[in-house]
Amino acid sequence: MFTDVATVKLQAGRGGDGRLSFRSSRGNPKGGPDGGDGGRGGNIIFKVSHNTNTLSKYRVNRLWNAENGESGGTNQRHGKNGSDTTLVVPNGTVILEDDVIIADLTEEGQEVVIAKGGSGGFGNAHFKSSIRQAPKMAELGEDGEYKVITLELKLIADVGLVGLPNAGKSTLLSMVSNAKPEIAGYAFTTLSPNLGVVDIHDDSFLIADIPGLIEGASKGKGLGVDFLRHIERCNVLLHLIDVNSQDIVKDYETIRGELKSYSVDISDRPFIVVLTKSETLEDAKLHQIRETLAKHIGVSLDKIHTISAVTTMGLQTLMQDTNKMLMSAQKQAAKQTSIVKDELKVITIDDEVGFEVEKKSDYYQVTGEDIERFARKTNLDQPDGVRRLKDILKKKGVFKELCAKGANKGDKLKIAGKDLTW
Ligand SMILES: Nc1nc2c(ncn2[C@@H]2O[C@H](COP(=O)(O)OP(=O)(O)OP(=O)(O)O)[C@@H](O)[C@H]2O)c(=O)[nH]1
Ligand SMILES: [Mg+2]
Repeated sequence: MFTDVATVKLQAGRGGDGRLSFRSSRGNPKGGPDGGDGGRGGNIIFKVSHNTNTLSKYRVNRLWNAENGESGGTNQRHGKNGSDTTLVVPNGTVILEDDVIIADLTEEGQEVVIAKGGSGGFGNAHFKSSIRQAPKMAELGEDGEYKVITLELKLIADVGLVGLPNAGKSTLLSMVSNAKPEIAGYAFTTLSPNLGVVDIHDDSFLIADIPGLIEGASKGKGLGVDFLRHIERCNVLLHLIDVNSQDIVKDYETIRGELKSYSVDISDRPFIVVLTKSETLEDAKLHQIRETLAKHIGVSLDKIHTISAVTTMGLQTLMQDTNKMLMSAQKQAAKQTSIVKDELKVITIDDEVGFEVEKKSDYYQVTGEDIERFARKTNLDQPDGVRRLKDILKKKGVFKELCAKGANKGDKLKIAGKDLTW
């Protein structure tokens, strides 16, 4: 089964704890602090590789971890960093968190860190200073990021084939490319997208064949909407219509309507209308159909292609015209991206991190990214650690704010789930 959406949980590695230890040697049983820092927790990285073309393994395995960092050692030995976990995905994978796109992977080899490993805690050797010769505290490692993300695969093909079921899309793909899709004389033969490479002169392009669309496809009818996302990124569309259809104009409008109603309007893409199975009709009848359709669309007759997979008539001309249209569409797209890039402004976010104090029933809740981070790293069993945390709270102005909120020394505080007495 072809999978194009998967939701997974990521748990990056926890940072290793810093070590609390003092050097002891025969001559000097009470040496200085020598506890090393903890290692960083492993990151979870996503990487594009052409060796994979589905997201199926992320359906089966929904939880991915990275290794924890090791604790610091004596003799100032740094704990080993946790190794990163690299998850391979196909080109065209979009990563979303809470319905917001956080990464859009479109290049072979591209890598992004999605869940960051926690940093390691400092060992007590780190806290030695002229006034503090024997710090009896070491930091705890930080938790790695935990994320629930959705992966969505949008194939990146240059050209997309659209049409009603049975129009001859897979047959065309099999005739002009290296792909070997399933073909049959009934609707919905194709259940998942097929990709094929078309070689033309010194050029080549990628063509995607998707399951047939029906009226309401953009609203999820038939196999519809799941597959429309695959053609969202095509620069050119080939719209195939069976010449034996009872109502060619209606067939044409049905598909155009679905392309328009899809969440991203894909009806503005350059497209070529292609009448298929042309050998099944007499020339006069074929000519009449082409004329009707050209008039309806408002294009000249030569813009309506006719092909036959049986006699191969029209296939080469169609591929040549597709390639031409593709080249000019790509030039246009390149122009647009450079305009967008020029317009982009660099926004820098002021990194001053605030905090908040809130009175609860019998304690005061202190929140704030920076402060919570320090609290998480503090081992409350170590009096020196608690002292340091209090120093930080004082410096940041938390105590002042506590006074303003009516708190007194000795009152209970809660920071990042940890209990502390002021
Ligand atoms: N006579 C004739 N039959 C054709 C031609 N092209 C395709 N067919 C037949 O039309 C039927 C449908 O072809 P497919 O290529 O499977 O159609 P499709 O558009 O991919 O269909 P779905 O995957 O169901 O959307 C098959 O029986 C093909 O053999 C052609 O040029 N001439
Ligand atoms: Mg098909």
